Amino acid sequence: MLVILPRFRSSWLAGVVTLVCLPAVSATPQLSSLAQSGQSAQPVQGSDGDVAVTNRPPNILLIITDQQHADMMSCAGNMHLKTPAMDRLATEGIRFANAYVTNPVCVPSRISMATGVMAGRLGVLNNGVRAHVPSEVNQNSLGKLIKSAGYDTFYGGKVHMCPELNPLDAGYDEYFRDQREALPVACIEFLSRKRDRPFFAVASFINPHDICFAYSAYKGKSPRGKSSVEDLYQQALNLPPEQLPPLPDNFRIPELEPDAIDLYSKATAVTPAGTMRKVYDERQWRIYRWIYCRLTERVDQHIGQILDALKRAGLEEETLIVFTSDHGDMDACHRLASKGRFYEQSVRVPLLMRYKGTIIPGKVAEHLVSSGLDILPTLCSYAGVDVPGSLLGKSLRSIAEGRLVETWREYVVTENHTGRMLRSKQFKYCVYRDGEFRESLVDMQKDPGEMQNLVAVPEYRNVLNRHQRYLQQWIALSGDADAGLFAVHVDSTRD
Ligand SMILES: [Ca+2]
Repeated sequence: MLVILPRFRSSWLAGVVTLVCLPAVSATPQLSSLAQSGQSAQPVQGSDGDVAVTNRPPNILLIITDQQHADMMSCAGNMHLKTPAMDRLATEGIRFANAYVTNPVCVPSRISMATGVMAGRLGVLNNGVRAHVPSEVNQNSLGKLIKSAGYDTFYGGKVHMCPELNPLDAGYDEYFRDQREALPVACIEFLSRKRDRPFFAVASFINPHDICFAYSAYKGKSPRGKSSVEDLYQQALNLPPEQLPPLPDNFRIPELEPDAIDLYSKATAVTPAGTMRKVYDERQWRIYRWIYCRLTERVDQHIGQILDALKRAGLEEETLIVFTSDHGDMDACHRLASKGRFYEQSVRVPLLMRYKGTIIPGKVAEHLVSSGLDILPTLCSYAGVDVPGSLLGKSLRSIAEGRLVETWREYVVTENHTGRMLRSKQFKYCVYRDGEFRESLVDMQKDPGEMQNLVAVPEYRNVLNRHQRYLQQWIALSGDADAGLFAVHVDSTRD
């Protein structure tokens, strides 16, 4: 009996050259231990015609949408849209309900997902800034790490990071540019190929990002190539009110909202959130929400095409799928549109994982997750490749596979050029660089809509102090010297 011994936390290519002759009775315990470890045990034909076993890691399919907040899925309880493909992943896999981006705009969020590093430490706290990517980060980017484990690699769709992380320079064998209708076709063609090694495919869709052009449609200025949003806007104008989503429960602007929310709203932006706050009436906000739902349904259809093809190809059982988005959209909450805020709709994203037979189906995990920090170590764990010890992220694999996780992090941090957000299990604390009123503290269990700022409530003084102290810890841990310049002094005499 020819058995190829499993070598966990090493590359699959290294593992397959370790050939040992064992008695036939050894095959069963090998298979059993492989199954328990979560590795994909697959019989292969040995050179002597006998059956051998490898611990070939799973194929990995990473699907990313753009500007989709965590509640924009029917499986998350949203009654105003239908997302059967995303729901399918949630039913057949795990949904992380508290996944936060490292920064609620494209470039830094995507750089984090591609490197496992807070993009601010690479000099990127906003779009439009060039990253300084040191070689140790560049050499350990997601594509290069997975490639080093012996995978065939493909990147399709939106990139929007920095030149060093352009797919063909970042470990991907192939790069397909279209980020809309043609992307599922290219992705399906890649994953359906006959191959003798696992694949890693990234399908990075632009939508529902086109919601950014809803204001242009409202103003009668349809940007070229974005006519679908204009069409949706015209459809919505003709709908009876009962067919539009209602206003969100947290439509109102909080009384004690920090100054920075309006301070950083540019009137010249494609989505001028500050202007929309003033000029949009309730019907316009409901139309905005309706268009956002339809754009999300469109990208769900594209994802469904890929999932169907994976099933047709017989690859469902041996493919890990991770689905997320780069940030959310305010979706009319607090009379806001677009992203870049520390409100939930901007920072909390979908995060689904499916690996049939290994990941627990139908589970919802409440653990605090950082999509930008945690996805890279998670995928590397499945690929069997080590990650740099300096990374702050954690693999989600143990949680996804239902193993006992005794300790988890106490908080996650989201950053941008305006300030920092620190989310603990119960509270969210934000501090901003500018403005007279710079802080907020919200009890996320009692007030999930973030309507009441508790920062000045005496009963919460110790809670506030604890979160200010968490942020000081984070500044030291992550080397976030920038936040050290505006983070609030901690009262060391308090709890
Ligand atoms: Ca984006």
